Amino acid sequence: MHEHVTHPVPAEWAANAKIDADAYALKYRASVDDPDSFWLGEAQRIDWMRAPTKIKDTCFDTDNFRIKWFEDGTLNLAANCLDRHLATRGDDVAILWEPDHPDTPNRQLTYRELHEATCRFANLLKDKGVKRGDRVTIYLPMVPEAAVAMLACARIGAVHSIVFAGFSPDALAQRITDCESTIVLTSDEGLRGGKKVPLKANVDAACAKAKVDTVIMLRHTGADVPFVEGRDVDWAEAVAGMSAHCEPEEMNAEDPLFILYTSGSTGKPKGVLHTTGGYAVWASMTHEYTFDYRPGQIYWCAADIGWVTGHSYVVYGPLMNGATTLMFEGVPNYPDFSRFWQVVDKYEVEQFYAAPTALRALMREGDEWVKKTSRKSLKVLGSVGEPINPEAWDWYYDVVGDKRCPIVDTWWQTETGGHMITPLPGAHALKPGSASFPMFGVQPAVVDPADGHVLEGATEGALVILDSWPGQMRTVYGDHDRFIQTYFSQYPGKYFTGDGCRRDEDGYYWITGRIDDVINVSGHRMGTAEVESALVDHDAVAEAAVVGMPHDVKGQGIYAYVTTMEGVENTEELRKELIQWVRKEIGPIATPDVVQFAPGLPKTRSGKIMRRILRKIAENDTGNLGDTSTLADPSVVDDLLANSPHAK
Ligand code: 6R9
Repeated sequence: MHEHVTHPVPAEWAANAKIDADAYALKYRASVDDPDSFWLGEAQRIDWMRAPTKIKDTCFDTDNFRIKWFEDGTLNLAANCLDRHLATRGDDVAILWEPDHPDTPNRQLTYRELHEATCRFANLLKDKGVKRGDRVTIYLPMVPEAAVAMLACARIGAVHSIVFAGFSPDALAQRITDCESTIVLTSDEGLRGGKKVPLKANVDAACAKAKVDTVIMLRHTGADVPFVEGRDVDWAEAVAGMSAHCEPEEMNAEDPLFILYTSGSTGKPKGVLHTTGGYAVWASMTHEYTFDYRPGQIYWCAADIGWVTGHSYVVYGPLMNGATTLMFEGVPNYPDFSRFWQVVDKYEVEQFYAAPTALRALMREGDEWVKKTSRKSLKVLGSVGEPINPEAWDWYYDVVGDKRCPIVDTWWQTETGGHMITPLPGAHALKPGSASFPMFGVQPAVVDPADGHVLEGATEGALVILDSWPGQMRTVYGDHDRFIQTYFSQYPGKYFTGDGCRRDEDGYYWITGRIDDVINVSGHRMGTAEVESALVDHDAVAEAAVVGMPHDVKGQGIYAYVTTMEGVENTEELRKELIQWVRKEIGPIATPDVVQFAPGLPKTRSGKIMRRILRKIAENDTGNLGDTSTLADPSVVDDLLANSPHAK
């Protein structure tokens, strides 16, 4: 039903947008027909220290594999976010900071102030021995200093690795160790929805497991926290003694900019590595076109800097484009369900960008929370992180946007650096739930999941990308083979996204969700293998299998099947303990929604767990379990069915 609704481009959008339908068609053709000329043109948005003459040198074939963009160009990304704006908009606000509680004073930093803070902090990093190429772990809440820390790394050529400040000490230690970083930036505590998060204590616990020489700690809530002499540094005190002058390091376009860990279908999280030049062009270009961004507009991306969306669309994209970017410390439902829309009104936000899970949670609370605010400043609404269901899309469009604001449903990944498939507000008629059309330079294709042949026309299958784009990740940190293996071996010569997708008769793309063992909980990626490994770390657990289950608010929830050790009693108490255990091992976002005790898991005779069956039971779609005759012991399925929470 919903799929037949199409919202045409409003006339004033078509007339005034940076990119209208014709411009999109022309630019898209140019971007795939002659990428070198197209990207040479787009590269002009960057202040290069040495302009690139080699534009694109890429090949996805494994025997000749390479991804290089703008390879002889040099630049500094912090200078592109800061220095270049000083003459023209030094006194414009770069970062608007809205605290967790509306009564706490807010903050704002002009481009000049942000430049100064970045230079001072960059000098502090150097003073602590950080050099070009060194990895710096950032474990900070949503405060302006987080952006300062990122920019300071970029300024001196250090590689930042941000770890979401909701992750556990173990998860933090694992990421510190993997990228061999010896310095961690944190704060005493974080604050979200009135609740304190013990960040410094988590860092202290992580330091017991990882080799860390220096911890620079920002005093944020003012909590009394232990201070380790010789290792810990007080941020404000140390920075006060630093010079406000720091020359930006001249970086090659292909020098690393950051590492960001993300979950895959197997093993431990991967350190996705992005480089400087291509990422800069990609983040800047997509931010400008997708949001139809013009300097002077107040722009708000509600994502945390711990996710890639925070990297590209809270910090780098907007700052390169001279935007006023709003950074929000809090959550959508605190102090009440009006919070987002009150912040929109307070600052007259024009572009608002959030995840469907937040929208679904707010939608449940009724329209009054929205309607009592004005929201007349809004021009574009964005969605990111997971498929947006048509009900949530309609609510966003009708209630939040008062039917005035186009919705850009942006499909992309940590690996892609920025938007890959999205409608542009002045170019594309909108279909609720469809990510619509490819960004310039992006060549999506749908392949048959079984044999990898490219499917034409209206069809459904696995989503691949045929050629490189500038914002593409370059490697998995420390494991290039894993990079090739994960993304380029399934369908040789093509980048495999891990997502399923449908293309309709009008050429619109509809992302249907992950087709690998990754689940998407509230827009956060989680490898089922990670949750399983946390569970089997518990003494009582012999074996675990984790799958996604449909969840009204989170999109997907976590459903864990657990086989306990011989002699362990499967009590309600143990069930609760296991839930808390995973929460502690990985972090609150990994909290299982269901733990079902299972005396046995459905395995083939070769010992492979048949997840298809576990998924069906979790989805309560048990009428069609498929062929179970190949199972080593088909009777385990009866037990699983009888003891599923759906059966009760
Ligand atoms: C940016 C980000 C990537 C995975 C991706 C897909 C899902 C993201 C989506 C979407 C449907 C959208 N995803 N945006 N699915 N429509 N607009 O979220 O990166 O955390 O790496 O997650 O999220 O499944 O493969 P990341």
